Amino acid sequence: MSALEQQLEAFRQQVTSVDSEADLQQLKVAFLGKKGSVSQLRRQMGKMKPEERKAFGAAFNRCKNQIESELEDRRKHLDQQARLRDLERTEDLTMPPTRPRFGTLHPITRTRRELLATFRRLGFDVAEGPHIEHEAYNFDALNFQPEHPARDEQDTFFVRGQHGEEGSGIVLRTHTSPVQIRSMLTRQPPIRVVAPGTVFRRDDDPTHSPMFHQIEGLYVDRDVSMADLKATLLQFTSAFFGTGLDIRLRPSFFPFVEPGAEFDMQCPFCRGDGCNVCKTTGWIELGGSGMVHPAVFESVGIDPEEYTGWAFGFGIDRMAMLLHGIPDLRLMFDGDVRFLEQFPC
Ligand code: FA5
Repeated sequence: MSALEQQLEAFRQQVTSVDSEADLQQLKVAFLGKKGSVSQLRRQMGKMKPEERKAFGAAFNRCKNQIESELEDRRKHLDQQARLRDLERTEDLTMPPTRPRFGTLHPITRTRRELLATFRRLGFDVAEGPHIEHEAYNFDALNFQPEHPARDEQDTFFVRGQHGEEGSGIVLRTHTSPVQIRSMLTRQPPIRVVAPGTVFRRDDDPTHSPMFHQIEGLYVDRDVSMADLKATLLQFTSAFFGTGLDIRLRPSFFPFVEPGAEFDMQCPFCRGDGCNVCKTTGWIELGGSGMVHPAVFESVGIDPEEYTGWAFGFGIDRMAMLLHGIPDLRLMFDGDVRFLEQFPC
């Protein structure tokens, strides 16, 4: 009897530390299996007197039942622990999945990419220049006289110095035209490039921002004429806005071109009839253009007797405003998601 009690005690000591179904099964085999330590005790019954055997048999069955019942209790306990662990998981597997939020391209990025694709198809290379530029490239080489008002601190952000004070200063480029100079210094004619980029001026109102974007075009070769300029601009506006819209050149002054011209396009909204986008004029101003000034060619070492060229430059932001009917330029740079979400890719 005491042997049965010892076995029960030994079992109890072990069962509380079992923490898996497999270990529980092993423990059962160790005590109640054919060769288990409790089952072995049964053999003693053969040597017992009948009344002893009866009492031992009853004690044996109690011990076996007790072990089986405690094994079952432990199994239930392990099941419950596993369920509790599941409940502690933070994910709710019954919830529908949330859709990831995708960003979209900024309207200016999209417009710039579309402009570049159009000019690439017309045979132009893409050129780039730095935002922080030598005053020499931004103004001097482009034939701006030392006292030109654009050099004034009221129009230009100076990073270091100012012309006339400490020699040539460093500025935030005020237009993409210095890329004309960089391209002519590093390439040989024929040169056919467009240069998109960010530019900076001390401007701030609904149609002027202190940071905005321009795209420059430059073509230098023998016998390049104003007619080539007009034809290219017309090809560009037709490819970008669709055919049937006329363009016009109006005389204008930029120090680096001669003759210089503003170029306008028939309003794509009213097709020339007059509407509130074009302020009833039927025309939209796109930018400046003209034939490269001989003084500019001289500043980059290209012989103006041998080569001629044209250049143009216009605002990408204004183009995006036009394409999407955006009333205030500054909306583009506020980073307000409610505005940006309106331009899905
Ligand atoms: C120029 O910047 C000349 N570099 C363009 C040029 C290139 C002329 C090559 C001749 C040959 P302008 O200052 O007019 O020109 O600016 C060109 C365009 O930039 C304007 O038509 C306008 O669309 C845009 N722009 C000018 N200032 C701002 C501003 N503060 N905010 C947004 N767009 C502007």
